[in-house]
Amino acid sequence: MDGYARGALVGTHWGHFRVSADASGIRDVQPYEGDDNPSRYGSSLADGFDASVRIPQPMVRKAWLETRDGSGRSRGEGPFVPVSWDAALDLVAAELERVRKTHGNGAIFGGSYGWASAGRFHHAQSQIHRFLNGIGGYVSSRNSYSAAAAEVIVPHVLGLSPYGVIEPSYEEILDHGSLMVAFGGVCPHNNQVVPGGVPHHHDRALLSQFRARGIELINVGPMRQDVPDYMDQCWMPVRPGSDVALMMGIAHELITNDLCDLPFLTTHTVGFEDLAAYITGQSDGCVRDADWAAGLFGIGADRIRALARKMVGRRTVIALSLSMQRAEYGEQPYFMGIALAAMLGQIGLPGGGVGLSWGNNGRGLYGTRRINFSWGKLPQGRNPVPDFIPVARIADMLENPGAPFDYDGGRYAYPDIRLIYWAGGNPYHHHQDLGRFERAWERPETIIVQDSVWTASARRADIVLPATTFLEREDVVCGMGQSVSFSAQAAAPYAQARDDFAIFSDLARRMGTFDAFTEGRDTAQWIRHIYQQSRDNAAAAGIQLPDFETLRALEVVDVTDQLPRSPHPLERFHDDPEGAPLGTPSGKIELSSDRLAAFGYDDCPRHPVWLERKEWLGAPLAYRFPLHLLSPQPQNRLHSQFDFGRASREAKIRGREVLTLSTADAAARGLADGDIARVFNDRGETLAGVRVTDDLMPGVAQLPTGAWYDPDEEGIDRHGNPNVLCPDRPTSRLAMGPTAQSCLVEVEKHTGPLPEMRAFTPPRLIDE
Ligand SMILES: Nc1nc2c(c(=O)[nH]1)N[C@H]1C(S)=C(S)[C@@H](COP(=O)(O)OP(=O)(O)OC[C@H]3O[C@@H](n4cnc5c(=O)[nH]c(N)nc54)[C@H](O)[C@@H]3O)O[C@H]1N2
Ligand SMILES: Nc1nc2c(c(=O)[nH]1)N[C@H]1C(S)=C(S)[C@@H](COP(=O)(O)OP(=O)(O)OC[C@H]3O[C@@H](n4cnc5c(=O)[nH]c(N)nc54)[C@H](O)[C@@H]3O)O[C@H]1N2
Ligand SMILES: [Mo]
Repeated sequence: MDGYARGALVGTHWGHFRVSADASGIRDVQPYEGDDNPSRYGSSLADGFDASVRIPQPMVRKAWLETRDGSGRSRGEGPFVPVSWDAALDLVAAELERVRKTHGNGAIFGGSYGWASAGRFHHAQSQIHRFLNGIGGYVSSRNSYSAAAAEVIVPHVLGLSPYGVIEPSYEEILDHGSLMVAFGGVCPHNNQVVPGGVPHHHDRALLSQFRARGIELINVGPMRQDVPDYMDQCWMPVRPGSDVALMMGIAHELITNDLCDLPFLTTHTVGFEDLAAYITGQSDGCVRDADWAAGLFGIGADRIRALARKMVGRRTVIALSLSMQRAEYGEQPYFMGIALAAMLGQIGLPGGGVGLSWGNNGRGLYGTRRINFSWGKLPQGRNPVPDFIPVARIADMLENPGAPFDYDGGRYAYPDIRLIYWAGGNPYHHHQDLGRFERAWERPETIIVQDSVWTASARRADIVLPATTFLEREDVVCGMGQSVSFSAQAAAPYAQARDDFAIFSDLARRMGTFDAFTEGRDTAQWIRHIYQQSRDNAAAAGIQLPDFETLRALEVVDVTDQLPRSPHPLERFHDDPEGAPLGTPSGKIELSSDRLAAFGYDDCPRHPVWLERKEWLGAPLAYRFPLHLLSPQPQNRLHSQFDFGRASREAKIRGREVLTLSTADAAARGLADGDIARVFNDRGETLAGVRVTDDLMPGVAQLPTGAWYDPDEEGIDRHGNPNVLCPDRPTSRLAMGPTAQSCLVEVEKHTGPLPEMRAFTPPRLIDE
C-alpha cells in the first residue's frame, strides 16, 4: 500500500510504528496497522539518522582533555575531539577509578533521571544503575519530575502510592459515572504516551463515548483545549495554582449545608474536624467559603456554589492532573482533592471518588483487567551508597555540598559530587532555572553523558558516548496496557553508536566487574532471559504467554481476555474499612495527619491548607510579570526526544517553539499569530513564536517543554525553552518536588533580526 515491504515493528513510549530502512537510512515510517488512533508524531522516526544531531563516535571535550581540573567553566563551549571507543572507555574507567579511590563512590552522581526509551532490556537507567552498583554504588535520586509531590503526600493520606489508586477506569466511569470534574482536563495528546510502550491507543474510543452516555465533564483549568474537541465540556477557567482555594470553597458549601457524607467520614477517615474547622474559619478566623475563593481567582462565587451542589447525590469523580502538583505547595491540591472526594463519600465506588495523576500516560484507559504479575526486568543489584537527593534538588546539591536538607520527615546532607554519569535522561530538558543549573553544572570535575544525539546535556559533558536508539536494536516492550510486543531492529547502528549494555559491559571489563555485570549473557540471551521471567511470573498468575520465538512471529500478544477483573484497590476498603484497612497509621484516609504534624513543616502541615504562592497571578510579583507561564507537555514529541524530527519542527513558528496567548493578552502587546516574542522574567529570557487563541484564559501563557536549549553568549535562549524561565524551588520540605508550573513572566514583541539557531548544529570538532 505504501510502496514498501511491511517494515519492522518498533515499540516506543508513544506507540508502535512500522519502520522500513536500508543502508542509506530510514525510508518510511507508518503507524502500526493495529492502532486505530496513533500518535501524530510517529513520522519523526524517519529523522532518527539525522547526521546534524546524531553523535557519530565517542568524543572528549578538548579543554577537559588538556587541563582536567578546573575546566568545568568552559563546558558548553566545545570543541570536542573525536576518539576511538577504546580511548574513550579507558578515560571513563580511569576517571571512575580516580574519583572512587580519592573521594569514594559517594562522590559519583548516577541518579541519571529520565525517560530514555521503551524496552525491558535496553533501559538506560537499569543499565547504568546495575553497572554503578557493581563498582560500589552511586548517589541516587528519589521521586520523579512528573509527580514528586503526589508520590510523597498521597501515601500519608491514603496509605497507597498515587499509581496504586489510578482507578476508577474510564470503563467504570462510562458504566457507573455521572459527573467528572477534571482539574487540568483530560488532555488528548498527553494520554497517548504510555511509559514502556503501547500498541493500541484507547483514549479516543473511550472518551468519545462520554457524550452518548450522558456523562457530564467539567474542565477546571486555564485551557479549553485540555479536553478533546469531540467531547462536550463545561469549561471553568481558573487561575493556575488556585485549585486548592476552589476546592475549599466547594468544601465550605458542602460542610455548611450538611451535604457531606458524614457516615463515610466517620467510618473511613480521621481528622475531618480539623479540616472543617480550618475551612469554616473556626480555627483561625478566616472563612474559606465560595466568596473567599472567588475573590482569589476571579470566578463567580455562585458558580462555585453551583458546582458544589452538582457534585452531590450522583456518581462523581474528581480527577487531578499532575500539572497542578508540579507547582509551589504542589502537595496541597492532591491532599485537598482527596479530602473533597472523601466528603462526597464515593472513594472506592466504581466510577466515583478520586482519579490521581489523571489525563496523561494512559491513566484509566486500560480497564479493570490489569496485569496481575510483574514483567521481567534487568536486575539493578544493591546500591551500597546511602546518599540520595530528591530528584529536582540537583543544582542545590551541586552548589551546597554538605549542606543539610529536609525530605519527608528526615534530615539529610547533600553529598560532595565530583563526577556525574548520565544515561537516558536530559537534565537540560527537565530541570528548571537553566541559568542557575548551568552554573552548578560547572562544579563537578568530570561529566559523562551517554546519549544518541547532541542534546544540550551532551554538549555540556566532558566525555560523550554515543548510544543506539530503539531503531537500531531489538527488545521486548510492555507498558501498563495488557500486551507485550517484540520490537524489531529496523536498521544497523548509526555510525559507531553502541547499545548501552555493550558500553557498560566494556567498562565493566576494565573495572574488573565484567562477569558480575553480564552474568555470562550477551544481548540476545538477556532479552530472552528477561522475557522468560515475564513468562514464569505470568504462568504463576495463571496467564499464558507464548515462547519467545512465537512472540517474535506474532509481534504483539494481548492478554486482556486472560486477565481477571481486578478490584479497585479502594473497593475493599470502601466495603469493609476495618477488615481491609489502608496503609496509613490509622488505617483510614487521613484528612489530618499526626505524622505530618510531627514533621513540623509550616509549608506542609497536618491538613490541607491554602498558602500564598510566590508566583501566581495573585502575587505581588505579578505587577512586574503579569502573565502566568505554564509549560505543558508538548503535543508533537515526548519531552525533548525527536525535537529535531519533522513532526516537531513543522509545528514550530520560524523555528521557535510556540507560545500560546489569549486574544486579550496578545492584543495588549501588539502581538499576532506568527510573530516572534521575547518571553522573560528575572531568571531568563527566550524567543518563541506566537499563537493566539480564545481557548486560553487571559493572564495565562503556555510554552510547552522540550525545545532544545539554545542560549546565545548572553544566555538568552533562541528556541523557546521554558526552563530558562521556570523556578528551581522545592514544592515544600515534604516532597522537595519541582515547581515548574509556578512561573510569572512578561512577553514583548521581538523586533530586529532573528538570531541564528544552533540547537541542531553539531558542536565544533577537532581532529587530533
Ligand atoms: N518546565 C517544565 N519542565 C519539565 C516539566 C514541565 O512540566 N515543565 N515536566 C517534567 C517531566 S513530567 C518529565 S518526566 C521530565 C522529562 O525529562 P527527561 O526524561 O530527561 O526528558 P527526555 O527528553 O525524555 O530525555 C530522555 C533522553 O534519553 C535519551 N535516550 C533515549 N533512549 C536512550 C537510550 O536507549 N540510551 C541512552 N543512553 N539514551 C537514550 C534521549 O535521546 C533523551 O535525550 O521533564 C520535566 N521538566
Ligand atoms: N505528547 C506528550 N504526552 C505526554 C508527555 C509528552 O512529553 N508529550 N509527557 C508525559 C509525562 S512524562 C507526564 S508526567 C504527563 C504529564 O501530564 P500533565 O501533568 O497532566 O500534563 P501538562 O501538559 O503539564 O498539564 C495538563 C494541563 O494542565 C493544565 N494546568 C496547568 N496548571 C494548572 C493548574 O494549576 N490548575 C489546573 N486546574 N490546571 C492546570 C494546563 O492547561 C495543561 O494543559 O504527560 C505525559 N504525556
Ligand atoms: Mo513526567
